[in-house]
Amino acid sequence: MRNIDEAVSYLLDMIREGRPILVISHYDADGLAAAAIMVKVLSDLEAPFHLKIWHQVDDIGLESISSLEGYGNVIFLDMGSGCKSSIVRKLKNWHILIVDHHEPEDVEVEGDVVEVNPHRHGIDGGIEISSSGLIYLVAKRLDSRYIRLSHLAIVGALADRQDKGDKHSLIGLNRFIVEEAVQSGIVKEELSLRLYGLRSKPLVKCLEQSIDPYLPGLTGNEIACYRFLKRIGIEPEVNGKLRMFSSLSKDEVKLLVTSLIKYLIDLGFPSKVAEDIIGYAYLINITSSSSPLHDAREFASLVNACGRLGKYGLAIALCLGDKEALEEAIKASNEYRSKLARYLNKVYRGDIVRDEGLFYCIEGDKAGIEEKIIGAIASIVSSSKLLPDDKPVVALALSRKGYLKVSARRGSRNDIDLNDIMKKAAEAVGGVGGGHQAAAGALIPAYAKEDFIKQVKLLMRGYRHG
Ligand SMILES: [Mn+2]
Repeated sequence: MRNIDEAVSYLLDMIREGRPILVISHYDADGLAAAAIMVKVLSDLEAPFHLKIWHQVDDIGLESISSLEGYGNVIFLDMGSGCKSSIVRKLKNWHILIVDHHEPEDVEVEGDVVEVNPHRHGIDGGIEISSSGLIYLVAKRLDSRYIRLSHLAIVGALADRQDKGDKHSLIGLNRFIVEEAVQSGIVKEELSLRLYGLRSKPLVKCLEQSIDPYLPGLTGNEIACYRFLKRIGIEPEVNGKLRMFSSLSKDEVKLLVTSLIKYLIDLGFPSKVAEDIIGYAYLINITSSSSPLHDAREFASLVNACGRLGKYGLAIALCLGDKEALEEAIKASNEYRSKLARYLNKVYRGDIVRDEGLFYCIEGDKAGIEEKIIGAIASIVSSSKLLPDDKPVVALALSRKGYLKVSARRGSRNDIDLNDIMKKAAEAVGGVGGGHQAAAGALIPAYAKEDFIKQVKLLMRGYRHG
């Protein structure tokens, strides 16, 4: 909290100083939700600002802003902690605020900089708090009325898959934010079926668009979903209109839940995985109960789709409640989800999967999977047990000409450090790599693909033998 107070007074100093503030945030949904909170606060305070959305902080970007005239205040959101020293070095004479939940650089940095980072206080930024959550705490400290933005903190946490508590609940500092939001009536926490769009779309569509959990044979196949409902004795439509989940009777809901669990168990999923279709939903009371923005996970998914498609302005507008943004965001999201479903079906059928013994290699490059989507594929494959056995997943995608993008997730193999493996394997073949222990990536020359896979295998073997 002292760290938050420090950020608040630093921010107020920036505003008082008068020069416009440059806000730089990450293009993923947490970064965009964080940016929306910041934009709201700065507009309310009538502080001049300019927002930029970046993929990463690098020297080229830093140089481009250091040469800007008239600026001198910068706020980094959802990035910056990992390269604080180069930020301070490149932006001499700037006032710098960093609000980030990624692993910070392990060095002491002197300069005109304030950093809010949970890792520096023994809080795990990976699962306990998002950047949206951090900037929300700053905003609320500034003015307690910003509790009305608490849903955006929850959207950011869910977007970053921080729902790692029992039955997909939020934990740590996120829990604290949820409890306050619930108390003030902004959010409701409810155990329910974890299907996408449960309250906003016809039931058939919810099954068809379910990506996490992945429902083999149903995901991405509308006709199969329709038949599934008929078969278990639930009428998918009435008077030519597809039914919503909310129209089901209590008995029908029970029937749907048990049938889905049985369906997954019959396909060979362990019962624990099958029961995973039940989990906590975070419902936002300030939106209508049939709006796609009512369920915070669906909200997060819409913001994510906008970000993946480069529609940053749309994402911010959506977060700030712009009605017109919603329709366009839904279109973007549908496009994104059907693409994901198509690729996941290829993985499930084994079309593009190579069992390398110690890990699965997903050859997305063979199916033309683009680099922007490969991280999501790797995450879903590893979290939804789409492949048998729980092995790390190393997924490949096409990148710019002559290069492959690699996205790796370790699943439940807690003993493996993927940051280390991706870094070493990529460097061995003339590429670059790194990230977190549990999730990392690389960029390698396409011709070195087989060599890279061999390097990863060697390095993983090292872990197996201690
Ligand atoms: Mn984040």
